[in-house]
Amino acid sequence: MTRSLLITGGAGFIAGNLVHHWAAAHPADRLVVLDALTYAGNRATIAPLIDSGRVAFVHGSITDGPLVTALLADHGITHVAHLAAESHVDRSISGPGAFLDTNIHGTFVLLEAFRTHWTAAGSPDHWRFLHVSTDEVFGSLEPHDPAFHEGTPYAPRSPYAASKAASDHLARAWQHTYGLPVLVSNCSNNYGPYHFPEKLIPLTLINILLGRPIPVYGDGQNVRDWLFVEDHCRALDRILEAGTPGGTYCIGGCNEVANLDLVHQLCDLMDELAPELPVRPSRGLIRFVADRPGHDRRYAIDASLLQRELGWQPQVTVAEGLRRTVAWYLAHPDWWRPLLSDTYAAYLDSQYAQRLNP
Ligand code: NAD
Ligand code: TDX
Repeated sequence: MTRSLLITGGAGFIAGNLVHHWAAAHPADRLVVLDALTYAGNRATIAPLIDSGRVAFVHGSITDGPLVTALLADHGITHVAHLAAESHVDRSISGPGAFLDTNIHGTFVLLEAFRTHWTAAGSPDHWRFLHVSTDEVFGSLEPHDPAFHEGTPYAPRSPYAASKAASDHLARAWQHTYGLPVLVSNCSNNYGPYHFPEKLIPLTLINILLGRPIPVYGDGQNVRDWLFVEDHCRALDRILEAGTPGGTYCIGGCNEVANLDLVHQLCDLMDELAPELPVRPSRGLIRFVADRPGHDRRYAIDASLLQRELGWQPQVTVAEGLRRTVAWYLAHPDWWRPLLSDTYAAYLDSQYAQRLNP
């Protein structure tokens, strides 16, 4: 059956990769992207697909009820992959308002509009709404704690995590109360192409290319479970195709790495693969800076349910994924250079200055 899939936030990192994945994997499906093009949205990420007519692009906010309602009807949407969000933890600490607005209110607007649209169509069984969320809703793990799983109680600790937790609860409530065919996924840290250079991996790579300091928060021993973004996209595809409505799926890479080890790996890869660097060896750029307030110590995901029920497992090891990511940033300065505006440079400088002189 042909789907008409709306991907929210499709000019962002993960959803942009999902748009590319879906266009290649499901050529018969209609694809529509709704994106507000905030600082984190970049039309260039999916421009070839928009310009060729493969993707219909709507510029607007998920908080705009009339716009969302009209879009669902005009494009005959049957499936939604909801990824639009404010996504950066540091920004949620300095300015939480936008996180509550987009992540909580925006998700509510989208759920309500989709419910009305689905009801008007006679509540078809095969329609789906996939709400994409994060492992940060579960809080922080101690070194020997077992990994997060679908039954782990929620304990969000940053404004970002709290806003995502609230949106997860809304999504599940709309399924439970109205029978809307909603699925929720909670994923660990992603990395790969088209990642906005405020997040640790692309920030490190670009700072190395520019000869700028690499800020490592605290003691650098915080642990994240890294997943190559294409593996995440394959998981979202399986969940939309074969997941049980009302179900929750944890997605993770089984790749726990401490931040300092990760930065060392990135430095070494850049030393090996970049033809010219302002500072070599790159490890010389590492600076320990003040910690993130409330910094979660460790995340790890047990993705065995997804493996058992839907046959998904990650295909890309962290060694291979990091090498591919470094190669991608080296080959695509046309994508990341335009992002280094004065405003962005000022933001990075202020973050760095605050942390050096807290
Ligand atoms: P991102 O910041 O790279 O992209 C977010 C996109 O959403 C941007 O294109 C932005 O323009 C758009 N957007 C923001 N506010 C909007 C609004 N009001 N209306 C419409 N569009 C809006 O984010 P990302 O890192 O790709 O994350 C995507 C989703 O996946 C988020 O829901 C995030 O919580 C979740 N997630 C991310 C990770 C990760 O490691 N990055 C891990 C797990 C889950
Ligand atoms: O300059 C930095 N130095 C540093 O040490 C930055 C930006 C980060 N860090 C640390 C903080 C974290 O322990 O690196 C780790 C990764 O930081 P981020 O890239 O900001 O990611 P994180 O806070 O873990 O959140 C990410 O993964 C889960 C995404 O941004 C979220 O959207 C997702 O839900």
